[in-house]
Amino acid sequence: MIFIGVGSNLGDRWKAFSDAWQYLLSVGIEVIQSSPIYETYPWGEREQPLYLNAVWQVTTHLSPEALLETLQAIEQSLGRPPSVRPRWGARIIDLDLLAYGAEIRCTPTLTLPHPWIPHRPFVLGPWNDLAPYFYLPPWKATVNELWQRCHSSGWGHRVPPPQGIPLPMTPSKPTQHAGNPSFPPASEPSKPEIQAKLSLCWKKP
Ligand code: A4P
Ligand code: MG
Repeated sequence: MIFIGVGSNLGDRWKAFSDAWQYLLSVGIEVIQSSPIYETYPWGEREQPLYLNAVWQVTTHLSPEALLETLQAIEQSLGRPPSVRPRWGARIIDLDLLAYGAEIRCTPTLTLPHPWIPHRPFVLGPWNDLAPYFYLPPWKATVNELWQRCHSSGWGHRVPPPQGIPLPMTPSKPTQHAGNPSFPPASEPSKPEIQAKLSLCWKKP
């Protein structure tokens, strides 16, 4: 199961979501389902407009690296400059690769699962609606467990999409057992060198 975090807080945020979805479709990446969409308070850099956030589950034959490149190409095509400053600042569209099945990466260009997941209610809240049982090896926890630990009141609220804007489907209930095929994990990284990598790449909750 592959999950993408979607965010927008500049310009027509709904249109940015819709355009990103159409773009994904046009390159053969199918959004199987979307979480409900939330309006959220800015995290990190506080002096910026409110965000729309959602998590999309997608299918693709692309590798994680090729998928990230595609996401970055979409960001640029929708008008986001390649390098946004300040860090965590406002953006037309942000497409983060949250998790790609049980794949683990720790390279200069790609960290998988995304390193900031445990700290971000705007990711965990929507993701918990979609796939609470999905397991994240670096933190030895499911999305739901991380969500319980990070939950802070007043981070955001659900917003209904305006009529006439095409967006991917939101299921009314989370998919039961929408976890990794190997949950509980059969292949937990155990070698010392992998454990050392884990502590370098991922932020502790
Ligand atoms: N990178 C490594 N791993 C990944 C991954 N799994 N997914 C590298 C995506 N990118 C990954 O990312 C910076 C670099 O991280 C890339 O070159 C990529 O190779 P970026 O998306 O190009 O830049 P960025 O989005 O500006 O990164 P930054 O500054 O870390 O921002 P974030 O982490 O994306 O957070 N508050 C709310 N409420 N809602 C939001 O959506 N978003 C942000 C931005 C801040 N505050 C927010 C929200
Ligand atoms: Mg990003």
